[in-house]
Amino acid sequence: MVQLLAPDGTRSRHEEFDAVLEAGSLATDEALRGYYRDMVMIRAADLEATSLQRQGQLGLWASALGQEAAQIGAGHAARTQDYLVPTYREHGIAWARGIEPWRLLEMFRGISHGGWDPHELRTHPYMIVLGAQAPHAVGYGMGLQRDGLVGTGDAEQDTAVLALFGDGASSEGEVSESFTFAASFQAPVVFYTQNNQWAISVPTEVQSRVPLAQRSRGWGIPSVRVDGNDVLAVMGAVRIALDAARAGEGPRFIEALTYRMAAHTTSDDASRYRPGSEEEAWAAKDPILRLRRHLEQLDAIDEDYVATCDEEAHDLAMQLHHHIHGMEDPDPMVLFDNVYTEPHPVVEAEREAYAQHLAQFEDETEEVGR
Ligand SMILES: Cc1ncc(C[n+]2csc(CCOP(=O)(O)OP(=O)(O)O)c2C)c(N)n1
Ligand SMILES: [Mg+2]
Repeated sequence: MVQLLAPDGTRSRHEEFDAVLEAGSLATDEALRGYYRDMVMIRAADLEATSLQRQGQLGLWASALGQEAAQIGAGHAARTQDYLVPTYREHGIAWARGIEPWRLLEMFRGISHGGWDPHELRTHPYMIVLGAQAPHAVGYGMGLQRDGLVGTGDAEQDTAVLALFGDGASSEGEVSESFTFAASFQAPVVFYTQNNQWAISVPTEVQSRVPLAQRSRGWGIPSVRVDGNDVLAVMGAVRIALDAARAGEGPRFIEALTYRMAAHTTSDDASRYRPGSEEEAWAAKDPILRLRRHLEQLDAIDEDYVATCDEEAHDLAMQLHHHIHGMEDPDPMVLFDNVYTEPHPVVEAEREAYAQHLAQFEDETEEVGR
């Protein structure tokens, strides 16, 4: 397992990883402070989202607590033109791609189907179907090959795809099938698993007899396992793999070892199936604390910076709170918009049937049908 930052913040060197971090100015003091701020911001947004769910403002929330480095590192390692295909727990990826947190909350409130323009932000909508990210990513990657956007040597143009999925999802047939297609066609895809140790109540040991990273090797897909709570190891691995994919060298697989600090979702009680001692052991490996310790060792952070990040994070949480509490329910008929690019007879028939259904209640209270 590649690790550049130990839990106590101590930095070790790795020739290949350090070369790519230096080439991209990804590990300067300023960049590190930026990742620290990003992680503090998304943790605050995440905690606020959990509170909003408890207040009845969201239907559900899937927390990414503990996975901040695995997501901020991967999100910033991608280049602007790369296409990212996330799951439902990718709030740090969304942040790094410039997606405002309230857009995520809208989905978990059930009032938006997607929330952002995937083309503009080069990030696919969240997908809850486990493993579905992999075939979408490979198909997109094969399209890029056919559009002549891979291996041209033009750094501004060559494009790769980052497919994100969890340890549990890696057991889905779709992931194996995607490995086959990606390897056969040498598609420009990086498969990226955040092994957060759990698939709801099923531990990773049950998913695989070998480290997950080894699985792709039978397909001839090179792989690496990194410490997913180490933002620099994640960033180095993802940048190296995406560069190779973009250059036309085919797919790669990365396993980032991390931990889901919260329950699976707000509907889950993790104390039913995992011991508190495990949670404590992982708390000592916290990705944010680790980066802060490293910055302190570099003498690259002071109390003012930490306090400013905390204040900004608090402000973000308050903005989310007010935004969600003040949100109007949308017109129910928008459900039928944007299903297809062009009108579709089945959707139109359903739109009409639903309009008639709602019309039955028009004489009742104004609230009915909302
Ligand atoms: C195809 C499919 N089967 C089952 C589910 C129900 N489900 C949602 S999340 C989940 C566990 C996923 O675990 P993992 O892939 O490790 O991701 P994590 O939630 O830990 O981030 C399950 C079984 C689903 N969404 N899709
Ligand atoms: Mg998992």
